[in-house]
Amino acid sequence: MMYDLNKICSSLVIYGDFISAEPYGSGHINDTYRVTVNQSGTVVNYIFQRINNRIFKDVEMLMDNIRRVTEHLGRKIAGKEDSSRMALEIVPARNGQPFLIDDDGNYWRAYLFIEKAQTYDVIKNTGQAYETARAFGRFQRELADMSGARLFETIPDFHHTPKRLETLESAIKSDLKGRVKEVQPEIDFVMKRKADTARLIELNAAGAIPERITHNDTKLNNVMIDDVSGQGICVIDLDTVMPGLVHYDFGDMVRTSTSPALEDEKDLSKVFMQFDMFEALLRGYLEEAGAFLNPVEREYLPFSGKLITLEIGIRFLTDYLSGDVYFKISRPEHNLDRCRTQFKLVESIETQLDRMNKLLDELR
Ligand code: ADP
Ligand code: GN1
Ligand code: MG
Repeated sequence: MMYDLNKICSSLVIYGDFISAEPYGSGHINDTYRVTVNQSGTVVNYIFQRINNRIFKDVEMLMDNIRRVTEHLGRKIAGKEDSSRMALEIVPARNGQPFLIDDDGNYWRAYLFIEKAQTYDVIKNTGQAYETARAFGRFQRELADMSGARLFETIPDFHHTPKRLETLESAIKSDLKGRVKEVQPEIDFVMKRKADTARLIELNAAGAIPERITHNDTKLNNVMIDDVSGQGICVIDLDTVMPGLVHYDFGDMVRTSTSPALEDEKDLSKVFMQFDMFEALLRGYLEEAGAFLNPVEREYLPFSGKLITLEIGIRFLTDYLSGDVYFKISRPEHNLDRCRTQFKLVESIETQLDRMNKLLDELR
């Protein structure tokens, strides 16, 4: 083990004896561990995370966001049955802080471990899509009345698609790794769709769609699905909860919960949008969030699936051209494979967009 998790454990408000720790989950940014502790004879698990402070420049402000968000959600569910499995709960350090810095300057946080629930990297059935959308829709609704200052932007312009495109254009110009020659079809794919990238940003600037508190990373594997009920019980991975447009959340659900293939699938024939999954997402999301959306926000939900999938594809391509400095990779062309699945999915969404919009009209 690279880190002394036993020592970190003893600096947190965790009672009992450290037993073991193992790497956990499949996130691309932080390092996650499941840590097991013996508490007076009962084995108890925790989640420990080393926060990527190369990407998140101000961990103190990030953790202040998460503390505010989890406390707000916690107040809403206080007293309900199973409330400690319905919102993340930070385990503080013994000095009272919601995180700690180890001797090597690594930032750590811990959460109660949500037992008897799983995350999924690939959608299994429409029930999961419906439950995922309900969980993220409810999350937005519950945060709508959070008081206090505007949440800190943990990564500025995180979903500013035109700026993501500009970053790709500079990566193409620099061509640091000499990879541009391999990816001309992918570059052409993006450039053909340049006009789409500014649409939501422009609608927001024009006052047609409002800023709200959004999650901004609504991957399927950022919601815990209960083993018994199949319900989406808890939204996790709160690093990017900050001001945003509802489309960032709905779009990323379409990106991650409609295709039957993994994000890094090499066989592109397996990557496409399953309409029934989209339908389940839309129904679930509208059930929880429909009441607060304005008509323009609602109208752009189907389009957001295409835009956010294109945007994340642009980010994977940029990282490939820049030498894989952002997303964790486990093979040389990993980011390029990920980019290709995104673009294949964009094409599939494009061919179904009319039908998606029609469904939205029918649900009125
Ligand atoms: P990343 O930012 O790297 O994606 P996440 O916060 O999403 O990290 O955590 C990675 C994985 O760890 C999740 O997909 C989930 O399976 C698991 N996980 C995270 N938090 C908890 C928790 N509180 N209880 C149980 N499992 C968790
Ligand atoms: C990253 O941390 P994780 O794996 O949930 C990324 C998201 C991307 C996603 C692509 C902070 O999410 O924006 O959409 O990978 N998170 C950050 O799978 O950049
Ligand atoms: Mg995650």
